[in-house]
Amino acid sequence: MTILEKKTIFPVSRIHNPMLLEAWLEDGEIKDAYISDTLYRGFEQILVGRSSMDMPYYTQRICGICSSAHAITSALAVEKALGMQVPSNGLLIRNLILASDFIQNHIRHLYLYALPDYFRGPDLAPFIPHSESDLRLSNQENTALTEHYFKAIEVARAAHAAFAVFGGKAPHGHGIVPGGASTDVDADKVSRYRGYILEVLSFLDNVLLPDVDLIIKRYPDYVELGQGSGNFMSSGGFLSPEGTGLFSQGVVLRGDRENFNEKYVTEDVTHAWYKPHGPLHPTEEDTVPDQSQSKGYTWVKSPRYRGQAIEVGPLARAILNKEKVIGYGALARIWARSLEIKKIAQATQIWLDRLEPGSATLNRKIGQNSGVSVGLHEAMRGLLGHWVSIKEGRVRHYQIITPSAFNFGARDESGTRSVGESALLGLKVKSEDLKEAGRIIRSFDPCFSCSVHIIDGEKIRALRIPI
Ligand code: NFE
Repeated sequence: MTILEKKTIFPVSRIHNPMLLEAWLEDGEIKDAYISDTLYRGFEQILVGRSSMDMPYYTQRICGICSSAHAITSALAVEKALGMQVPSNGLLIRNLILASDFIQNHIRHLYLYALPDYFRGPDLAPFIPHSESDLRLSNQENTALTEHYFKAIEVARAAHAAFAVFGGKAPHGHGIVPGGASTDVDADKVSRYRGYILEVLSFLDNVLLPDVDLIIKRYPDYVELGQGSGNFMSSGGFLSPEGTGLFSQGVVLRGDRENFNEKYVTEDVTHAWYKPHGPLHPTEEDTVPDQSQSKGYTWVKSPRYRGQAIEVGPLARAILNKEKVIGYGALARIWARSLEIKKIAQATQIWLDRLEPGSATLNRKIGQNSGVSVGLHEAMRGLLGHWVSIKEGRVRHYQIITPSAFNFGARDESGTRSVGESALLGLKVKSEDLKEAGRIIRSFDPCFSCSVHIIDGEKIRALRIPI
């Protein structure tokens, strides 16, 4: 019998919140992998009983890097449940807030999280200690990327400033509410927002996109290393007032494209730290934390679409939008994410032109005060769903499935691995710190604060957190 060598990395750094990687190797090749979120936190239970109109404000607090994605998704869920109509201005402002949040997220992910896997910074914090293995850039290229790393922080800040133009502040803005946007439109806001995005566009053309091309040139093997399940999904998003989306909606399952239907979304918790249950639609779930359950190894549940593990995120969006992709591995994801920044930044210019100063941005009229619904919108990392049941204006039940849960959930009832776990299989590892695996994991831009959002008031104090 082959004896596999176990290597554990904790925490996997340069992602959002604590991730543990347990890799099982044979002759330097990953044969199996478990990815665990060790942080227990959450939101769904604390939403119960609260005013449905407050959902964008509460749910944004799930995360600081994708806050407006939760805001817009929860607003959509509540609007659908209560029969609310959003005026055109409100819709456009929400797109602008979310767009600027996508831009800051993608720029930060690339420079602060992903690129340090490929270039060697100076002998200073935050670049030390260095991971010395498999560095392929010249000294001159390393110096240029170090300069761009710091420049990227300024440009991402400009994107956050654009967010604050219509959102009041960033993150956790005040602009997105059920019924539209809470602020009005005037020429000053339009021109300030435009100015920030023009700064972003110049950075993209002159710095970011050439940097990504350089990395791909030096590391061509990573264009295909780290492929996921081969299944892709997008809920669509950034709707125009006419109802067309900048992102298309759809699913690619085993090579065939089909329409997306949220009825096929399920979660099971056979291998997560909850009272076990098989696949259930989010409206049927009643999640009970249980860290004593013997098969559990993570707090992230196992979302599936038609029972399949499915990749979500910028690469999936590019595929479903029928845009060019350069492959299906780690750097193909990073390439797709980089081009997406430009696509979104350019779209903001059209949305700004369409705003009508003086016209309504908000319509709080409701058709009914009870209802059951789902809000779906693409977040930075992929498909985000908020399932809500409202009774007399108050939340009765709330379930959230995030993109990082789709990409990095526990293996499911039938033992099928998540996209993120299966992307590591067969990977040859030479470095002590499993840098090769880190490159692949980070290409998904995982966020583990979004992935676990359950809270259980009293019991949380008694829970034993491992590690
Ligand atoms: Ni905390 Fe989020 C995004 C959501 S998680 S970052 O994008 O939802 O995957």
